[in-house]
Amino acid sequence: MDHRDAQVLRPLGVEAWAARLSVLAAHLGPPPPPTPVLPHPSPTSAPSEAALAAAAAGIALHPDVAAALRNGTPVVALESTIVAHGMPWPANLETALAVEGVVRAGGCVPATVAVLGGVPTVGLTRAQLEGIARGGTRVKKVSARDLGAAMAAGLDGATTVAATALLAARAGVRVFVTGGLGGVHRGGEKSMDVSADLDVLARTPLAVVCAGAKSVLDIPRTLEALETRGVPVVAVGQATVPAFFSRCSGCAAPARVDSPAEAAALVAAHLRLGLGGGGVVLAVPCPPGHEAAAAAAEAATAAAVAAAEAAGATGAAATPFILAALSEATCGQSLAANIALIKNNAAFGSALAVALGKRG
Ligand code: PSU
Ligand code: MN
Repeated sequence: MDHRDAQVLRPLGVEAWAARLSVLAAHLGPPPPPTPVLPHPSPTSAPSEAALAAAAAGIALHPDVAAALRNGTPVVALESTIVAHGMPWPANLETALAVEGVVRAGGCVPATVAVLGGVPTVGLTRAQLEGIARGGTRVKKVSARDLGAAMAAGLDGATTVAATALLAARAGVRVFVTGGLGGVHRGGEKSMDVSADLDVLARTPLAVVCAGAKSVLDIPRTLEALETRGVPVVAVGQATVPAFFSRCSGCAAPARVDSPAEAAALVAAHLRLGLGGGGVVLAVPCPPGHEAAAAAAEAATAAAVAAAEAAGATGAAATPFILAALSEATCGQSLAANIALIKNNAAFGSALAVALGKRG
């Protein structure tokens, strides 16, 4: 929240510092007891219905996010696992701030989601975001199953796509931007390592804008699992599903849109039906200049997956291990591609949120 930091910190005062200290304290010693942080009441008007529902669920909203939800300004949610576990310091903070900047430039309010001192928080201050980025892998990776435990223990947590989607939807946010979706891991047919991202999207009404499932996954099986769960995967501007670092997975996309307005029409129709309450995946291909050469990327990915197995990095540890190994093997090229694609996704996601807002 760069240029508006002064504005953001002034009304927060004590709470902002308390949140900052709680991040530090969690890294230095036993976690503090959970402190309920309710949305900051607006001096001018009553909180929106969404803000009341979020407060009832124990979710804190950044004042800018609460105001946007009240005024109908589009809000775009962002995840924090990619910040703490998906990228190294300081590229993680720089990228997170840049992505928030892209969302603002697109006419929306960014809402990065995390758990802070046990409080699920939608919209972070600059200081809170920096706390998560500096904490890195010391900040617990929090997926859907971990939310209650992190709240009860008063922990700081970096939310995955699954946990972010749940909290964002609870707060009334309809668009969420990330880099890559979790999915069926390679060998998942035996290990049953299937990201909770898929099941959560099947029951959470929002649009997730990403560059497809991570290429480190088993993409055909991930697409099958999404189909089973009734989650549409919509390719943006092409007929095939993109595969994170590469623009084409070789798998045909079940649906295609060519503009944010078309995407908004599809998302609005899907959400309006409300059948089972599920979400939509919008898959935007990586910008052309940043695409990894397919063969080289595949060789590096296979090696990174094998290294994770050899190191015993399974379960929640698998994804961060593989991404770090891949970045090392490609001399940082995969990291550069990751940064480029998430900014690109943020631009599309903001245009989608604006178009959805116009439809009401
Ligand atoms: N893609 C990235 N970096 C990441 C992730 C995805 O480029 O850090 C994270 C997302 O938060 C995603 C999570 O939700 O990995 C999936 O982890 P798992 O397979 O343990 O559910
Ligand atoms: Mn997993």
